[in-house]
This record gives sequence, structure tokens and C-alpha cells, in this order.
Amino acid sequence: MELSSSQQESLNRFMSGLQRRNPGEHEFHQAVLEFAETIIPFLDENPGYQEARILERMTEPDRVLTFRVCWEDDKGAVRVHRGYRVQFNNAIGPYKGGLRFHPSVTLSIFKFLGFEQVFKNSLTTLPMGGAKGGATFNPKNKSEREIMRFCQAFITELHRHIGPYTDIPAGDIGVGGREISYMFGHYKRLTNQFTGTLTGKGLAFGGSLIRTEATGYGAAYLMENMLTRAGGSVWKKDCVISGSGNVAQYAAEKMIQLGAKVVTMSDSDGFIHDKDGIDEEKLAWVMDLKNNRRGRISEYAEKFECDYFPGERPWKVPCQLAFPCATQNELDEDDAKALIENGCMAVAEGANMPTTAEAVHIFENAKILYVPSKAANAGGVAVSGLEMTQNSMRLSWTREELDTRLRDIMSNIHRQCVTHGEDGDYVNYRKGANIAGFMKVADAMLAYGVV
Ligand code: NDP
Ligand code: 2IT
Repeated sequence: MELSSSQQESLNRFMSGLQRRNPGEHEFHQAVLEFAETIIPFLDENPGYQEARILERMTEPDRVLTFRVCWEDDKGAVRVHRGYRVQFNNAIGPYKGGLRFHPSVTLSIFKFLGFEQVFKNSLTTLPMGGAKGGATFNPKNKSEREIMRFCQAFITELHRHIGPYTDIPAGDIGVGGREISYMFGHYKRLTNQFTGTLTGKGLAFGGSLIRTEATGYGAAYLMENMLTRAGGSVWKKDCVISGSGNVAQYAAEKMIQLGAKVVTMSDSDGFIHDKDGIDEEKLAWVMDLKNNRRGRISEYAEKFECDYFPGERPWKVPCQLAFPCATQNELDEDDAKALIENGCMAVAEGANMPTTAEAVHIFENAKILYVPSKAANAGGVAVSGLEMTQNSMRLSWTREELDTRLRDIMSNIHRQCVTHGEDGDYVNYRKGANIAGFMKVADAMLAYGVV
């Protein structure tokens, strides 16, 4: 991103203020910097936003909640965790965003995720504000009853801050259909109301078809849109995917259906490289391993006799298409260089902010197709929005109807990125996504006056 010296000066001033007010919150600083780099030049052309100090207001969350969550494990020992909900911005709709249960979470991580969610939700065109939350709880190696007790303890506190017109949580790392069901059941009991206050619910109690698949499918659709615009296609392209959770599984499924070859998947212990490609049958085995047996990806290498690389990430494996689908900052400068040297032509982020700031600049300088998470993984929250619509109508749409809507939403996001990020033949999808996401929220904030 080329900035004039006065723009660079404004950016430095803005960032040093933000860092002073939010000390040590590195992920939050990173997310705001990658946004502000593209928005500060845009503000120069649109002084109305600047006079109203929209960027300063947007980078201060509406509200940050932290709370204690206490529960008893199966041995009767008392466990204490910290719960969070960052309600970042509700200018264009009620707060909406996932819950993450992972021992590594911090306030900085929830602030970066909540900030990103505001613009992602804006891009979907649906009326949703942005939020994120979760807890320091580690669901690994816990019994079903322990997971249930934790979810109930978490909702006992969070329930007073959420509601169908206030804040609608969903899943994220460590929170899938099982956890959402426990939380929804307890929320219903506490409030004595059957509302659509959580999304990602089971199909028998207000859930939507395609929600489970939506984030991964959406990332694959966005990849397809990018390649089509560039005159290519995903057909027969080698894909490197990281992660083996919800997003990775369905990104892999859709890429296989579209005729690409998926050669890697990973978890926090390492990655597998299957040179023959992971086909539908092998992927079904991975889904059973991860969703039912809760095993490790290394077992794939034993089962299907391929290479396993403990402690490593898959970015040195040659490919044309890359989908980071595990977690933040999982793809660094050296990984970006290796991808480009090995012929990678496009990267779509299934995870939130998986690429470090330095690696983003390497992709952009090399002018490969790179679409950031707020555009590429918006399919999940988009179908959450459609789950809310169906709950409000007390109706359920068919799989075909929802898949068509998801495809349309992803094409629309692609179009918005092109409109605002086109620079000659090249499209800077980061710039396009940031400006398009920003404008809708900013215009609503301007209309409200000083609030
Ligand atoms: P899951 O919990 O289903 O899967 C997470 C995957 O990432 C697992 O393979 C996990 O490995 C790996 N992983 C998690 N943390 C780390 C870590 N610190 N280091 C290395 N690997 C890690 O989560 P999701 O698939 O739902 O989420 C993945 C990403 O996608 C996240 O960034 C999330 O924010 C984002 N996302 C999710 C959406 C959704 O609808 N679920 C929507 C939009 C974005 P292991 O099992 O070993 O921990
Ligand atoms: O990061 C995300 O967009 C999600 N985890 C999904 C949020 C949602 O409300 O469906």
C-alpha cells in the first residue's frame, strides 16, 4: 500500500495513540493497522468521516464484558475460567459474532476478532453489528458432562447481556454444534423464551441448513470468483489447507467438489501431505476422526500411508491455491515467500487474520490474488444471518435455497472488493473489503450524530 508522507504521518499518529490506549494488545494493534493502512488514504478523499472522527470511534469497542466462570469437573474439583464478550459496534444491526473456547484467548484476541467482525458483517449486506467472545476453557480431553457443565456456567453469566435484538453469539474455535446446543438449552431455560438468540443451532430447534458448511464453502466460492475474474478456474489446481476443524473440512469438501486436489490438512500438532489428494472418502474419515472420535490428524498418515510432519505447518508444500483455516498468525513472512516461490497464485483466508502483517505485504507486492478473512470467511456469519431471518419468519428454507443465497452473498462480496480495490488489472482485495465494509458502518454512524 503506497501512502503519501502526510498519510503515513497520520497513520503513525493514529496508531501510536491506539497502542498507548491499548497497551500490549498486539493482535488488536495488528488488525487495526491492516485496516487503517487502507482507510486513512480513503478518509483524505472523504473529509466528512474525518471531521466526525469515525475511525477513532470505530476502534473503541461499544462495551467490553469480562466475567468469572466457575464449574466442577468430574472429580468434583472447582475450576475457574475467564469469560469475555466484546460488543464492538451495533451501528447496522444487533451485535453478532462467534464464541471461542481455547486456553490461549486474551482480551486482545477478542478485540481483534470483534473489530474484524464489524466489517465482515457489513460486507454480507445483512443487518448485523459485530461482537466476539468466549473463554479460556480448553474443551480437549473433557468429558461430555464437563463440557455441558462449563457451557451452562458460561451462559448463566452471559445470558443477561445477549438476546435476539441485542447480541446473537455463534460458534468459533472449540465451539461447534454440541456446545451451541448446551448453551441454547440453558439460555432457553433461564429466559423461559424460545428465541433465535444463538446461531448454529441443531436443525430440530431452529438451526439452518448449510450453516455447518457455510464458512468453508463460502471461502471456496470466493476463491472461485477470484480465479474466474482473472480468467482461470479452480479445476485441477493443487490446494494446501491448514486446520482440520469446521472451516478446513468444508473448504476441502467444496474444493474437491469443484474439481481441485486437496493435498494437506493439519492440526496444532502437525500436518499431513497426501500427494494422491484427499478424496471425498478420505475426507469423510477425517470428519469422523475430528468430529466424533476427536483424534489427531497424525492418524490420517497411518491410515492412508502418507507423510506426516510433526510440529510443522503446510506452507512449504507446492500448490497453486492456499487456504489457511486454523488460527491467527499461522502464516508468516517465510511461509509467504515459500508459497510464492512454489507457484502459489491465490490465497483465501478461512481463518481470521491467519497471515502476519509482513506476509500480507509479501502477497500484495507479488500481486498474487489474496483475499483477507473479513471477505473470504464471511459465508459463516452470512448463513448465521439467514438463520436469524428464518427464526424471525418461523420458517425453514431448503438446502438449495440457502446454497444459492450463500453463493450470491459471496459473489456480492467479491464484487464489492473489486469495486473498491481495483487498480488497473490488479485488485487489492484487502483495500476493497476494508473500504466497502467501512462505508456502510460509517454512514450509519454519521446519520446517528454524536453517539
Ligand atoms: P475448530 O475448532 O473447528 O478447528 C480449529 C482447527 O484449527 C483445528 O484443526 C485446530 O487444531 C487448529 N488450531 C486451533 N488453534 C490452533 C493453534 N493455536 N495453532 C495451531 N492450530 C490451531 O474451529 P473453526 O474451524 O471453526 O475455526 C478455524 C478458524 O476459522 C478460526 O480462525 C475461526 O475464527 C475462523 N472462522 C470460523 C468460523 C466458523 O463458522 N466456525 C467463521 C469464520 C471464521 P487442534 O484441534 O489441534 O486444536
Ligand atoms: O468469525 C466468524 O465469522 C464466526 N466465527 C462466525 C460468527 C457467526 O455469528 O456466525
